[in-house]
Amino acid sequence: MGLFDKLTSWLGIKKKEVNVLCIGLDNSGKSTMINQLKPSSAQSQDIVPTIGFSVERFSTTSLSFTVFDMSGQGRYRSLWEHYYRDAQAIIFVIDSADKMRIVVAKEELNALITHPDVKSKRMPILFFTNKMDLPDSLSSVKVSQMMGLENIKSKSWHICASNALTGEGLKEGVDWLQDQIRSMKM
Ligand SMILES: Nc1nc2c(ncn2[C@@H]2O[C@H](COP(=O)(O)OP(=O)(O)OP(=O)(O)O)[C@@H](O)[C@H]2O)c(=O)[nH]1
Ligand SMILES: [Mg+2]
Repeated sequence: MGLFDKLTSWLGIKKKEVNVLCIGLDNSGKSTMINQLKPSSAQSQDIVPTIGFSVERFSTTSLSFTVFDMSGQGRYRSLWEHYYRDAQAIIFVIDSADKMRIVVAKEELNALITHPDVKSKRMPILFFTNKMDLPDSLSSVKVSQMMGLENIKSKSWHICASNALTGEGLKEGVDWLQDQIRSMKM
């Protein structure tokens, strides 16, 4: 527990609870990333492909996150939309070395932002271009262009390059998400 966490717990200040939906194609690194965000005592050693979804928790200085870590496999993607209504934010993970499937990730993103439960709702979207350590990975600028992110006018969004194995890039993204959520009335 950090000093701030200790202080808030001594003072009995409860952190704001938020629900976040973590989506993206299978093998993009969602579960590895969420595992990395958890306190080291709660981390698993072995990450296996997610079946359906799993519910995970981690906290930052002022927020307590409940993350729905969805499976990205084709047969489970139809589950995502059932969680849009209760989510206050989205984490969308892209494998920046999987060039062939960026077009598939783009289709899934379009389905997300045009969905009736998402379209008119204030819902920040944090994109991670993950696996930045792989030599043939694309830069986040290139991924952003290929995904057409500049066309997203209805949502605030942010993109960060990450390495979920080491945790590099995760703090920048989560700090942005925390600022967005703190500015929302909930
Ligand atoms: N090199 C590298 N490998 C990564 C990184 N992040 C995840 N991986 C690996 O990618 C594979 C898939 O990771 P998962 O976290 O299971 O991916 P997922 O998005 O949760 O996949 P589903 O649950 O099937 O949707 C694993 O072998 C991870 O070790 C990264 O940043 N760099
Ligand atoms: Mg997973």
